[in-house]
Amino acid sequence: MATAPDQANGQRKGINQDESKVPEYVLPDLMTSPDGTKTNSIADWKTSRRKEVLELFTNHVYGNFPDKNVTIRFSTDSTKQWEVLGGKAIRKEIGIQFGQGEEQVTATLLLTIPKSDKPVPCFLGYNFDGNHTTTDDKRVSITKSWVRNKNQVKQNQASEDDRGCQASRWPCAEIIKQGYALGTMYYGDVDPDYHDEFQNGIHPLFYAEGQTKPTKNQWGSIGAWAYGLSQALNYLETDTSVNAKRVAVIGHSRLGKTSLWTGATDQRFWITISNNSGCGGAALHRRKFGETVQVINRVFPHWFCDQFVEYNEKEAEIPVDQHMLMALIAPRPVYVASATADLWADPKGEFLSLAHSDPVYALYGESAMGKMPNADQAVINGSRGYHLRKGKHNITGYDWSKYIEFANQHLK
Ligand code: GTR
Repeated sequence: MATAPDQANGQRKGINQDESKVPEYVLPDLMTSPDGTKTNSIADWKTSRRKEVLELFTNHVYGNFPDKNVTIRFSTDSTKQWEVLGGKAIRKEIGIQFGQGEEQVTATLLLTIPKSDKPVPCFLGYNFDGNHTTTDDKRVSITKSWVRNKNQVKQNQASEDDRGCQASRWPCAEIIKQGYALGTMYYGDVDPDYHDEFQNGIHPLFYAEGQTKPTKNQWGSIGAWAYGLSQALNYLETDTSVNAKRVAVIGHSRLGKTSLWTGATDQRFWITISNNSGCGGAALHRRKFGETVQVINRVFPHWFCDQFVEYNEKEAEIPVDQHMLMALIAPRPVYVASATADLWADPKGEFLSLAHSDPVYALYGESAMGKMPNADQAVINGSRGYHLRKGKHNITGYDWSKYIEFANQHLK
């Protein structure tokens, strides 16, 4: 088993968490192309400016998805399907196989679906420690992929001992009761979360002849994880019990950065939810509040494309900022959530990204986000939602209750 440094936590001392020290900054203009062309209509946005913005994020932040086609197979085995929640729901495990033969990687999608006479909407998101940690259900299989050493995990191997340890983050019974399916996958099945020069996970499957690592503008781990979620959605399109046009992609923290990039790049996703995603997610880089580009690139050199390293301590030179990522999701719904004690993720910067996406949402007739709400008050403003939960960096029942409320409004 490969060993890896402890990259669970990037928090560092000497980082600005004082609002009065936020520098003056000018955000790149969402509505103006480099040649000065203005975006005045939905058509301008869709046919031209959106493409430019997407390309900038691709080339400078998250990296390109490789062109190479790799075989993807779904395996559904009837023995991996059983009833749960007193017969109210079906749970199943689906293997998503990337590549074939000796070179293949398999991720397991754990899907719990309320029994219903029509296809149901679904929340889909990665978990941090393995599917078996999201539930006490003994039938859920234990990942064989690399997992981070912590609590019960030794030698980077998951075991029975950590079953259910993350269950509070996955209120499955409540989600099912509200009529939604819940799909979750271990992100490390797709790409283990440590820097090994991209030798493990799905990256090598996509290398061109002779290539040994992604080029400067090709995907890092966030790109690979996003690709994995799109494959899970491809599976959901084949599953008649789920309404694949109503799949909300959700993620916490680094997986919130991932859900935003997924929602931006794959327009099939219905709703995009970012929970405490911070730097490289919902927070504006130019505020340099909490985690900065340099810190994130130093601690997690594998998350973004190599080009992004050029912007260490040069936030003003990034051709985009994260309000433009929110705009890429328009007009589809997007929800951002912060937590009061999660200053590392810059709650105000997370809200401001959403607010500065106003001009694109306005093209679609939506009103401005207005002022940041107080703690424990959610704003749902048409297609955009935000709340600032009291408490620490985490995803809780409170957060989920707001996501369900937001989804319910958009189901109507
Ligand atoms: C932190 C990292 C954050 C966030 C977080 C997490 O250490 O600095 O960007 O991603 O980890 O994913 O829990």
